[in-house]
Amino acid sequence: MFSVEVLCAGSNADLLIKQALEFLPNAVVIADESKYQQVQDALCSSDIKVFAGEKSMVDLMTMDSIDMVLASIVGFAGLRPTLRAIECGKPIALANKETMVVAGAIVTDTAIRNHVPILPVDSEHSAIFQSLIGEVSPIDKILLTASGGPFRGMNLKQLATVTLEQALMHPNWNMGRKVTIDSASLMNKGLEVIEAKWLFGVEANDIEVVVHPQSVVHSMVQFRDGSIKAQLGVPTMETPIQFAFSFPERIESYLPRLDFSNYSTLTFEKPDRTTFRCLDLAYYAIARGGNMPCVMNAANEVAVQRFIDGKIGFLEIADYVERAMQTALFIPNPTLDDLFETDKIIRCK
Ligand code: MN3
Repeated sequence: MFSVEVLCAGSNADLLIKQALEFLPNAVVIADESKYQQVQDALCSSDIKVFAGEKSMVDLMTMDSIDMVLASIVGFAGLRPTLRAIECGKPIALANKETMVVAGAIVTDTAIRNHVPILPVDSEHSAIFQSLIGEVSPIDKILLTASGGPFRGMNLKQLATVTLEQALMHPNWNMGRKVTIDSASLMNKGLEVIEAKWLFGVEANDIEVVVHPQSVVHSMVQFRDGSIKAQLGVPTMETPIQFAFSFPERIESYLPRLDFSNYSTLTFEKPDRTTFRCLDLAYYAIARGGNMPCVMNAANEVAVQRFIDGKIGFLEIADYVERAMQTALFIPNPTLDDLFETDKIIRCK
């Protein structure tokens, strides 16, 4: 039903080679140019073309044989290739939320100009998208669910000593390291509020975060008559990825079905915004607008990496991001170049 035309990877050559041999794409790209030879050697007996570097990734978006691009590069690095794909008229299945956070205005504008649909892959946004299908009236609000992550219920004293290993133990979702740590700090939910604002054209104040530890209700929409629609399912990324590919159709999946007898209680609570400060930083960033979400995102990417490297503690992630937001040069109407410059400056600090 689907075939892979191009596979891209950052620096994980082994996984790229394994997937290339399994799915036999026309071409592969490894962003890390030092890994080019390794990939080339491993695939030399196949017809698969091998490219290296970010520029090749951007260039290949023009290929006529590509019908859709799954944008799943982590972080700011995803912005340029995603924008290029949109300019080439390729529908986007968007997993890279940072692209929307940093440059939501530019990305949505470019998509509208090129008549390119952006289909959400982030599970919450897929749920919101599914809840909105067939609706024609303005909505009341979005109820964006959050699992609360591994540190839900902890106080500041407990959080002061948590380790990287603990932060990486997400209770429900199996995801990459960056997003798992963002989930633990609630920054992930902050990024998702901004992502939802741009994807669905709603104000951030009309997006309410609801902590739902079981991750069964993947998000909801409340309409002006008070009705609420939700999308539910087992917590797996495979469902939203498949729906972005198959939309507007639904195709058979062999994934496990949600069995309500395994979930005798579904609970909902308010997020602890005083302890997990990243959520409010994100609301502030989007209210301020301009390059502020870009500043926040870059500082968060740096802070998460420093936490992974053992250089700062978990609570210092929010401190680091807040300081960057207080001291950065504010640009009210940034161009794309301004955003690249902002990102670079924050990372060099
Ligand atoms: Mn999500």
